[in-house]
Amino acid sequence: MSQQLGTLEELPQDYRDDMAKAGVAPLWPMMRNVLPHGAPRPVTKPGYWNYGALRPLLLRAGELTPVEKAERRVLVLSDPGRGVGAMQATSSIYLGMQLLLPGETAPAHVHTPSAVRIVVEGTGGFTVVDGEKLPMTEGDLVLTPGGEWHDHGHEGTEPVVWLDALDLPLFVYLEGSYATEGPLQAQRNRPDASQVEYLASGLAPSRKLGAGARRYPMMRYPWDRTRAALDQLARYTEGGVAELDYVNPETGADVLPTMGFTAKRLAAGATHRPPLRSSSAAYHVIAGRGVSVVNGERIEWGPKDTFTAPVFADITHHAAEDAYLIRVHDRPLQDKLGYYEERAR
Ligand code: 1HN
Repeated sequence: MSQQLGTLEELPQDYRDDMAKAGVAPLWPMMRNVLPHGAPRPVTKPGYWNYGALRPLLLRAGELTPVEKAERRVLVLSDPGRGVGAMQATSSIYLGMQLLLPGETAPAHVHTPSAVRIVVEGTGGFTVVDGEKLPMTEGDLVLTPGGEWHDHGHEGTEPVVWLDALDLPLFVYLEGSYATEGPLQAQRNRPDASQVEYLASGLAPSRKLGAGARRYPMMRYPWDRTRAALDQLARYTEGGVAELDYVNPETGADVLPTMGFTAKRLAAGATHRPPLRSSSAAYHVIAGRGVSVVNGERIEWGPKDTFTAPVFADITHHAAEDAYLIRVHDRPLQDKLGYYEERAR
């Protein structure tokens, strides 16, 4: 066992006053706060957001606040461990539900954090990233990497809602978060790369010698293909759990520098106990119902709901129906920092 460390109270008041005056503080009373033994002590608590409860609030925002007054009309999903108003859902992941009404435009900007959209409802919405028009249909995963211009539009007749996931908390922590505004982008007159260059997994466009691929070659992952891939994988996978990583089709690497995404299928009746992971996670339910127990908290989820798990969470998923979830995690960042870890249970 380690030694009990000294406390602030044990030190004479005059010494404490002199330290404060000199702008210093003793490390040892604070040591275990910043360096706990054995595993981190997360501030983040498991969160759960029922879409049925969020939807009317979001539509009300549509009546109360025109998009011109909002830039992005979003309700932020705040980590219960940090309280309402917290601009993060886990240590590194920001989540928000965004509403765009028919005919509206969310202006073009570019910023340092990266974003991903998971489309929750509605048709006719689109995002333009670097001149490429990305249609948004339910379940699609659409990338807006840091440093890429993006704006949103809506050609349909019903409200469009999507879940934004950003690595914003990191950029805020680094004091590196900022945006630049610009005019709406001209759109290239062709379908997005998922429909043109990367129609089939395992095939990529041939290029002249020396002509490299774009850093983000494919920015839309259509849900119908993802679902078909999961269904086929599930047919040949035991235990009722199939999971696919979203990858860069040129390199096989994570799609963004800090955030990773998986699509997960749980067959009706299946129970899944993933290892304890050093990454935090957010789960968005595309279809199906089930229950997840996260650090002892029971979360009953259904279509379009969202829930979160802190780092090293003890998680058990159980599907009541065939269920499809998208998991957002921060393993790519932790890999780069050299400390991503999984612990068997
Ligand atoms: C942002 O740029 C979007 O482009 C959504 O739709 C949410 C939250 C914080 C900072 C930038 C968007 C955002 C955001």
